[in-house]
Amino acid sequence: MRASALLLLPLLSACTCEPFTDGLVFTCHDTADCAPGFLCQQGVCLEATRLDGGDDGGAPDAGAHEDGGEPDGGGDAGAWWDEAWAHRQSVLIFTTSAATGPDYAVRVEVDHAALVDAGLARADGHDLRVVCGGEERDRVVDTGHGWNLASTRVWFRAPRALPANSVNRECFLYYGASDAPAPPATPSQVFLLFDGFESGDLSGWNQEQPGLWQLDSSQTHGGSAALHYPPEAAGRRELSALPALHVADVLVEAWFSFGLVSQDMALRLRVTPGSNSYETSHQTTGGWNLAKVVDTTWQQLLPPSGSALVTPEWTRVGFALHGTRASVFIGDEVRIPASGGFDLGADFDAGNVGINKYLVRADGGGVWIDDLLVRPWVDPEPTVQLGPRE
Ligand SMILES: [Ca+2]
Repeated sequence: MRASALLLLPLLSACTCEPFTDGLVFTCHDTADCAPGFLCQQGVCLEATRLDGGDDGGAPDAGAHEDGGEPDGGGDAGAWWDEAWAHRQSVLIFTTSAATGPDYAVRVEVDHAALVDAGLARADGHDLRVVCGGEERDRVVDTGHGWNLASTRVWFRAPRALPANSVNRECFLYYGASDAPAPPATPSQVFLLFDGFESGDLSGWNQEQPGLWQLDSSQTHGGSAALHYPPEAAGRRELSALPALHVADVLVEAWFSFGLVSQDMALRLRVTPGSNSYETSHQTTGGWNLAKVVDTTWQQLLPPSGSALVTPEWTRVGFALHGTRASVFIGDEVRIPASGGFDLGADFDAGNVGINKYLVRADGGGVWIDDLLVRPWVDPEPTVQLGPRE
């Protein structure tokens, strides 16, 4: 039986037919294939009330719903972008919370290994491109998920602000061009800030309190250098981005390698002069906490949880704020608090992004930090689904 077409898992119970699923996507030929309230758009059934945010790709959409979205910037997004590319899939971006601003970094996950195995895409990812509204966008592979994996994660900047409870249909993932030249892949064109600490100096950072911050090649997560802090007794040693960001709802993440489990380091958000910030600190062996610093007075708001970093493995840690609510992410699995955001209060509504060293114990050689990035963040984050391959 052809797909009854529902898209999101919570709605599966409403499906009366055997659905054809590709991940969570229900494919269709026309709207007659879709459940009531859903329209066939770009080969996928989409909930009519969510359709917003631009061009529908020019694909057939029987019973079309006028999406009423903003102008799409011209051009027919559904036209094939470049004949040298053999395949494409639509990239559907679903929101719950609004992702305002034109710079939201969107993550699409693709079984790149399967495409490579089938001879449909290059193993090095050179031919994998993101095109929105007919224009190619910079895309970068996730710092923890490389090419040719079953879960290759690719980031790109959304083509526009994403309204709440909407689905944006302007973007496509293209692949299948064996002679593809090097792609546009500048991290700063995707994220608000990215530093792999490969520049040879720390000119991108303001040392608010003199410290022992240095670049070092003895341990790296990516490239040939990382940020290093050698052993030093207790004392705040703050770095903040230079030029300063002034951002509110963002996530800062970095990869950490600790020579010892019991190091005390922090990621900081809404940093303002005078050592004011919210932060999450790795508290000796207890995991990561939530805290604030107001007029140099540090106050812990949520005790450390999760687990201490395993040494000397590289672990990604993220610190995110949306409104007053904060979350910490350890690796791909752990969120603190597990139930969702923790209310930090309204001391600071925006500010810069930074790092703090508090205590780096002797032995173990210190702490290494690499592949740091900052990106807009709302809770819950938009989700992304790929449409069927064309
Ligand atoms: Ca690096």
